[in-house]
Amino acid sequence: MSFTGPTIQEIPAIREWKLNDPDVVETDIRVPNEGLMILAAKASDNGDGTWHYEYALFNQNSDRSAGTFSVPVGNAVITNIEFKDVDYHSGEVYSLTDWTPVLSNGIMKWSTSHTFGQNPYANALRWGTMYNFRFDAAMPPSVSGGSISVGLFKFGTPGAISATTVVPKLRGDFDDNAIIDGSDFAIFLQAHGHCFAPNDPPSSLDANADMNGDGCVTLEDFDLWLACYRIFEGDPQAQAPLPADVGDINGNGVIDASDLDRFIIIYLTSGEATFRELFVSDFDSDSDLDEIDIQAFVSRLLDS
Ligand SMILES: [Ca+2]
Ligand SMILES: [Ca+2]
Ligand SMILES: [Ca+2]
Ligand SMILES: [Ca+2]
Repeated sequence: MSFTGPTIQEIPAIREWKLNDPDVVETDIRVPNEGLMILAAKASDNGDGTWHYEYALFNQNSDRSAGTFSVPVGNAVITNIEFKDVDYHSGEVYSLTDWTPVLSNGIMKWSTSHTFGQNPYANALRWGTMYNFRFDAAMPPSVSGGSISVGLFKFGTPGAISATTVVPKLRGDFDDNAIIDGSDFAIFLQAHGHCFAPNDPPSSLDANADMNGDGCVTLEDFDLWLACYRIFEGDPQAQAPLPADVGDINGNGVIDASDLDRFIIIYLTSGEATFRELFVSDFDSDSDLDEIDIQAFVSRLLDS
């Protein structure tokens, strides 16, 4: 720092990253009634099917400090996990122990070695300090972003603060809205039974439905998608959800008499239904077509 030049407005160095790189997402994280932290984040394509996720967290003036940093990564394959702090100068009372990374239940979480209760001198992210967190994920970034969490070191309420920033897209979340539900299942079913030419999927179908990347969307991909859904739901036994386009048997975006014709054929000769048709006809998701489904279909038809 120069003491002889003109006085300039002090800008935290972390803001320079965003100023120099428009792809950086910068988020102010306000600790209620207390201080400010600034998060800057970026995902960059490694060009080998993985993306590098880089997070810089700067504590401008929060005395409560940060003790944990958590990023949702779903079941993306995570490699090259790193943490970078500043090493305090000799004579400092604070611990130098690096934060420990743990990947569990779809959350990549770094934590300082001790809580404030265990050791007030633990290596928390204190005022005027920036720490970096990074990993590579075999998953591109979510278009809409996602919610990271900063856990606060010193006692108080709230204990953690969430902020929206760059995170990997959730595997199986085809419409990229950070939830896995019947809308994604509808997208999967539309693609089921199709094969894609390399790098040239038909525009109407989502090639991501080919979960195992073998070029065709098959039962194997369904099992992989269902596994993603179950992780998201936190229920290892969860049944596939009702597809969002239930009743649109021919999948043309409207429910009309032509769907009714097909529904009747499926009902009378269930053996010839396609994989998708079984799900979009079964309104109560009980793997059986009966009067309940007929009634539900008719009322959906009348509503549309
Ligand atoms: Ca979704
Ligand atoms: Ca496949
Ligand atoms: Ca239709
Ligand atoms: Ca049924």
